[in-house]
Amino acid sequence: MHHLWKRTLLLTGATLLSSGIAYAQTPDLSDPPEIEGETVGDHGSVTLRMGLGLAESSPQYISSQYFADILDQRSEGRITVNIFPNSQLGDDVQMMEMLQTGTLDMTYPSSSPATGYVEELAVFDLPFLLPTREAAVEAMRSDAAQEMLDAFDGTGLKALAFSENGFRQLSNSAREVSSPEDVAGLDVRGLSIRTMENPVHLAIWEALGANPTPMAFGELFSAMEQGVVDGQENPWSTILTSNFYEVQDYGSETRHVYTPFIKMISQRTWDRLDPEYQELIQDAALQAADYEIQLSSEYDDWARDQLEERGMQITRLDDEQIAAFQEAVQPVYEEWAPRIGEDLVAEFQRIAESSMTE
Ligand code: KDG
Repeated sequence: MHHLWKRTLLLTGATLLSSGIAYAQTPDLSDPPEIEGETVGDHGSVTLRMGLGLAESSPQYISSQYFADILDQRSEGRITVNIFPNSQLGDDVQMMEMLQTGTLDMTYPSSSPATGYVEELAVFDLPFLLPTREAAVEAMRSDAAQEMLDAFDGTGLKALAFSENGFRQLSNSAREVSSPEDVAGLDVRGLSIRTMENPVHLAIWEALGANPTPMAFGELFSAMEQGVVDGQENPWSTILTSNFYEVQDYGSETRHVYTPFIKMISQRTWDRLDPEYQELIQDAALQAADYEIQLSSEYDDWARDQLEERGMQITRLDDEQIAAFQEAVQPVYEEWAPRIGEDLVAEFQRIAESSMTE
């Protein structure tokens, strides 16, 4: 039943071995939960094409295979999901546009580039707002977050579920970073940092004294390789599975933003599906999201340790050092909280605080 994702892990291992390096290949990943639930009736055969930005070894891909397995099993082979990873069909923005025109069925962007459709999603981009995974999950499962998913109505995109991309960390090829001054560079130039296509992220890196450049994820590796940018920020799992460590010597454990993913289907595709298939897809999206959050949490420290083993210098920051970053990005709140909505920001702050006192 779980043959698909197991095959991915084996392939990942084979790739590493063929490059002559024998690392522990995967963390002790949780198996996906048993597939439960009734099978659905016969409403014809459906093939869904799903485009992903990340690599085959990422939690994003592995949980997508679980999603495909659920649909396969509960439709008795009638619903097939074909997954295209590694930005091969386009970046987040392009793939969302493809969903709108109906040339692609499903994609799985970060919430950050989706703020072009639903502005309130930018609350997730505020720096250091959600300090723990517990707080992030509570925020993603809140009524306010459900309203954000519903607000895609009329855009041509049907948003099914929030899932986890994760806590973002800084990497770069120029120098060790443990303070905002290291980002800004006092007697040297500020780091040039690739950001997602999102104005709050630009504001964060401007406040820290960097030179931020928005860029599609698929172009990032070669931009770093060629020195077009010094660095980027993404969860450790992505820095590992997209091989960024090959062109980035330094990592800093900043955890400056928690980014969700949003599982989306083209409204055109959705409208053609039988309601029973729709219900199954909605259900499978939520189950795959829960599994991905689990996988992603297992990747966090494991991927960081793997990066260290592969020669990346990783700087862990203490509370005081993190506080210096928090202080430097305060102007981002002053500019963006009124635009996003003070009540929404306060609601997320309340969730964050309650997760700290539990
Ligand atoms: O499929 C998702 C990726 O394309 C992207 O969202 C990953 O966090 C990401 C980034 O930095 O672009």
